[in-house]
Amino acid sequence: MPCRICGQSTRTVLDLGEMPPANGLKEAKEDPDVVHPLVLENCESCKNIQLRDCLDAAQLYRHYLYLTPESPTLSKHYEDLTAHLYREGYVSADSRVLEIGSNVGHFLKYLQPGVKKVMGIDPAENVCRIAEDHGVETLPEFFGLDAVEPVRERLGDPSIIVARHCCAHNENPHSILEGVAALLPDDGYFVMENAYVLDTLKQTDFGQIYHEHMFYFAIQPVMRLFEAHDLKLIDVVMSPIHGGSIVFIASPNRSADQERPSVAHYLGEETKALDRALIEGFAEHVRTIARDLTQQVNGLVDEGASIWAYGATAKAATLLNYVGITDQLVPYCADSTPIKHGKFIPMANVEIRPEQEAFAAKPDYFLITAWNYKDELIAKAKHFAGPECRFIIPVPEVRII
Ligand code: DWN
Repeated sequence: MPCRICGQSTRTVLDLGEMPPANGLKEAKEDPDVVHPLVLENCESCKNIQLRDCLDAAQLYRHYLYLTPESPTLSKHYEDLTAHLYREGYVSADSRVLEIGSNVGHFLKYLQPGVKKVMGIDPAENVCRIAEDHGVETLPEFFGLDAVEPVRERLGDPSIIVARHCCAHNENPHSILEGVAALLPDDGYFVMENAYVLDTLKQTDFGQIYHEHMFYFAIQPVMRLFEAHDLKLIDVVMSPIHGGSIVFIASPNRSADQERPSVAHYLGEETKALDRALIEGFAEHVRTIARDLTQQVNGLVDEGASIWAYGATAKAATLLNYVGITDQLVPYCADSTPIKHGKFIPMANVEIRPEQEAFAAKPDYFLITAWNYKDELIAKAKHFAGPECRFIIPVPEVRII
């Protein structure tokens, strides 16, 4: 498949086999599993990493089961990001803020008190209704050129457009960027946050690979993507959220004094680090984790231990299914999201239950399948289920706490 950023040829990095869509939770264990190839490929020309086979976005996102959780880790991230946006002058009391892929509106809720107006746009109709109930006006649509006028009618001209963890979720990110370029005034800003590929590779965070993540963004291909729409990358912020994320800030204003030193700094680091050895080492390490985790979990179950997964994440589907852990070894997964309860992680057939039920069951081990929230999940489980609880952490290497 040619690179969907620059059009050059790509090579396969890792083939995870046939996998179900990660958020395609099943109503019943007996429901058939629908699977599609999950193959990661790399363009050595622009350094883009992408999925070879992309699923239809409407199929993935029109009804969506991922609702942004309540989490101190996430709240801290919102505070840090908001503080940066104000400090650097990207947001002020006069700002009109559009968020693309705004989910239940948590981030906009943060910004709402300090700016003129906020508005979200998200393709999942069920999620938009929740956001509206929270007081965040949200248009139930995909963002692109077609959405420009409907947004303008409701919000006016946005001075800043935010897109957190959604631009890599689309086979053709150019379609989003076209809409951004059409809507943003010359003195406006575009803020795009994604899992950062260097962190994904260095942490062997292969749970990030699932059909929703069609790109694994690095600075170099993103600069090309922005340039194609006359946007200039002017700032880069790194964050530990979701196992290591990057925030790209771009502007149509191309004057040289806009660019912060962060761009050259992180671009320099990335250029040195993102090479074939890192990518091939990652693929090798994924196989090591799969082997170690299967051995560890099988060994514990053979000794009579009970294990629940914790966090019915999209990453859980990739981890469990690639490693080959099913309900035979791990029958249940604890999760705080009510609409996931009673459903089953596809293929692995692990049933999702409320957290309090897990704490009452007091399993011997929790397999932490939301390792991006590891510290707060461990603290919660110890508090409610008892200090003797033990935890299996799958990445960056398998270990027991
Ligand atoms: O990019 C994406 C990221 C940002 O969010 C999407 N494609 C889908 C989703 O991925 P994920 O499912 O891997 O996301 P999270 O945020 O790691 O999911 C956390 C899960 O853990 C949620 O289902 C809620 C649950 N949870 C919990 O049960 N107790 C979370 C916390 C903080 C808790 O205390």
